[in-house]
Amino acid sequence: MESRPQLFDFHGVSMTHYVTNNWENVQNFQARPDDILIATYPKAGTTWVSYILDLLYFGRVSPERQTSLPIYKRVPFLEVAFPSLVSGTEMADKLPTRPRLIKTHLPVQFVPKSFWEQNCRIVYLARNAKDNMVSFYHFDRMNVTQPEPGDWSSFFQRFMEGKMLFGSWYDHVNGWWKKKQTHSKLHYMFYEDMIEDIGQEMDKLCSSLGLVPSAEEKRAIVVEAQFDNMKKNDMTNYSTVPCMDFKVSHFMRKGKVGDWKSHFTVAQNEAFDQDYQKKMKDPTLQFHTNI
Ligand code: PPS
Repeated sequence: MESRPQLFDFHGVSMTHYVTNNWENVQNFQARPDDILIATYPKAGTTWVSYILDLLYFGRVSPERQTSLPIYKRVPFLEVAFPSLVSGTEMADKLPTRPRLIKTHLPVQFVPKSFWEQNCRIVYLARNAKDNMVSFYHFDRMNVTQPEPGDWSSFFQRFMEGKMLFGSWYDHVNGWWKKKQTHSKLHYMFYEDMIEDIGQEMDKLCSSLGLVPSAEEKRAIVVEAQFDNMKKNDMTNYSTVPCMDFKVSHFMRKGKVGDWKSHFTVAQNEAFDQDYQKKMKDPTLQFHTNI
């Protein structure tokens, strides 16, 4: 069992050794032109979009994957390296699928250069800061490979200061948003849009990837990827991971927009909104905190 790591400054971004241990191999990772990189700030809905992509690409051709391989083995987490386990880069190197679906939480400036050189497709999923923060808090409470969360009010402060694993939410979503202007194969999605109209978001995703699933296939994927179904499914709910204590909180916890309202005090919400306005200056990047 791994133990709680400390955060430290790594080229200007807060990181833990579990994601910097294997840095050279991460930076030298050899992407292939048909790889698909799934990039997110932690807790933005990575598993949801990963599962949808896995079903779109492989749901029909290899249905046995669905019952035998947990999602974190189908979609390796590139930068992670726990001392006792196979590293993310090794898992990705060994993936037999075409395309390879690869997960990262890296801020855009840390993405291995081969993904840009190979002009890979990238799916970025962003989630509004308030719900993202709440989800992150509960994740840090239940996962011993994450830094100690502290109490809610100190976590809240740290989030605004960007002292979270993988750094500032504000920098992450903005950095990737800017990258969209120069990397045309970057599809930027929002968690809230998926909650509001999953069919429409899947259509946009498929059209950006050049996929043409049948209406029946799409309907089946929408059902399989519903929160309640993913929560029940041991291949998607992370129940097979020993570092997570489901007695503290579930990985598939609430799956909602607006849960922040049951965590933020009125004063916290005011302070957050003021600070948010100062940090989020780009009028083209807008999030919904209610739907
Ligand atoms: S991780 O650890 O960074 O990979 O976590 P990630 O998968 O990005 O985020 C987990 C949150 O996504 C929610 N989730 C979903 N919401 C709605 N529908 C579906 N199908 C779904 N699947 C995962 C999950 O519940 C976590 O959010 P919270 O708010 O904690 O419930």
